[in-house]
Amino acid sequence: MTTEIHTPTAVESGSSATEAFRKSLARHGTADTDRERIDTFARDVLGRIHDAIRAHNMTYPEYQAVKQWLIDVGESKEWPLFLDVFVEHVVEDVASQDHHGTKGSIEGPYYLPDQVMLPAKATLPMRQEEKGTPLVFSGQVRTLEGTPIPGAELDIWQADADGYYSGFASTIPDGNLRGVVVADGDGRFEITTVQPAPYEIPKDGPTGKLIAAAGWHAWRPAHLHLMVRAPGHRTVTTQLYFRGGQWLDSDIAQATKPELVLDPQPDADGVL
Ligand code: MBD
Ligand code: FE
Repeated sequence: MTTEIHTPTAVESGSSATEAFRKSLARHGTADTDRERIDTFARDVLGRIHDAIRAHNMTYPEYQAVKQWLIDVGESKEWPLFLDVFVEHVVEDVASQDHHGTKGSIEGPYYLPDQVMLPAKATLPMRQEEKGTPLVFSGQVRTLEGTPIPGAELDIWQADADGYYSGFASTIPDGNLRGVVVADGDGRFEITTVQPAPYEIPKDGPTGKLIAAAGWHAWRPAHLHLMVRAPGHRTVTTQLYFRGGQWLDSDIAQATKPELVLDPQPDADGVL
């Protein structure tokens, strides 16, 4: 008997992420940026590329290698992955300058809308034998003044104990470890799930190849993604990390913040 072990590939997660991004554009639309702003920004970005080429004396073979790599990123549909890992944290930083309350973080490439709605005390959809340490995440959604927000929605998504996301790895059932939890009348919730593993950028795609070629590591620390919504309130998109977790201080996506690090405690049964 032979057992085939299928590891999710960059190509399957890349193309799913590009498809998810196209669908989200169709739902939310795109910025209608005026000509002056495009002129200013495009000129500035191109000027900085020119400066880098001069500063480091880029050669023709290097220029061709970059061109080939850019073509590969597009063909393997890794632009959402590459941009969210290396660029989104700055966009988030700028966008959140005048935000108060819970810190935000990047959305990343693996959000999927329209997941199953769950009551305030719920277990995320998972496989019968879902691997990983059980984790109970509870809390209360409140306004800046401390007033509870009844019925707030916590849209949660996470990697499994192998570091893969449902919807972006064909081995995992759709909707696994994803759900929209509706807080109770006091804004409270209690979500049972499993501890996610750290996430490693796929090695077989152009993003992973650049990372390896530069000698960087390809890891994000273990995290839960959260989008918290309530009518009349700004949506908070954030991530939660785990104290002592590997890669917390060297997240390749630079998306950690000290306020977002949880410190889960074992319960009476030894469950985190
Ligand atoms: C992830 O899981 C993630 O959260 C981000 C931001 C980028 C790549 C993978
Ligand atoms: Fe993630």
